[in-house]
Amino acid sequence: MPIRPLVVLPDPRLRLKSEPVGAVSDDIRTLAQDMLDTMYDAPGVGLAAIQIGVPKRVITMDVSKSETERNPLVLINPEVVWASEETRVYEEGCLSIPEYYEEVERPERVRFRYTTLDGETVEADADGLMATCVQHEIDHLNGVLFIDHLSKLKRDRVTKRFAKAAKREATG
Ligand code: K1U
Ligand code: ZN
Repeated sequence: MPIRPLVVLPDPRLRLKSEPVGAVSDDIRTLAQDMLDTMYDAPGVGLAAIQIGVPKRVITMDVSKSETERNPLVLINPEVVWASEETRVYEEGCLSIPEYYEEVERPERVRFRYTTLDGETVEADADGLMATCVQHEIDHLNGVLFIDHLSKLKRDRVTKRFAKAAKREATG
């Protein structure tokens, strides 16, 4: 299955609100497989479809610690239905903002609802890295990046750095 190129800051597609998926079709199954392959290749623990340029509400995740035992998850039309008041701080990264890591505070536990590749709607609870990751990926579906949770100073600094790098690349 093809590894798809990653969309990187400051690409404006990262700010799009992705469209809900209707019926789970073969196209969606192919998209999900390409996303898993791209995520494992990166490597990453999550990926939203817009990060490979597809504005659909699909995310993939695998937060298992072992590289030999994979636990791939595909979430279609995911939404957080409950979030704890308690928060936790975790140092996040983003495949669309390479080599930049910062601490982000988010709800510690969440319950989320999603459709599976079999077309079933299910709910699940998450804590730890899984809770952080599902919130990070759902943010992507709404055009929100983890740098939006940082101070304006930090956000502006990293945005400028990536804009400069893109300009250098375009002009040679
Ligand atoms: O959505 C993305 O950009 C993927 C991102 C997800 C994420 C990471 C950390 C906290 C919340 C969400 C990544 O996977 S960045 C890479 C990464 O964290 C990682 C890569 C290899 C092994 C372990 C972690
Ligand atoms: Zn990300």
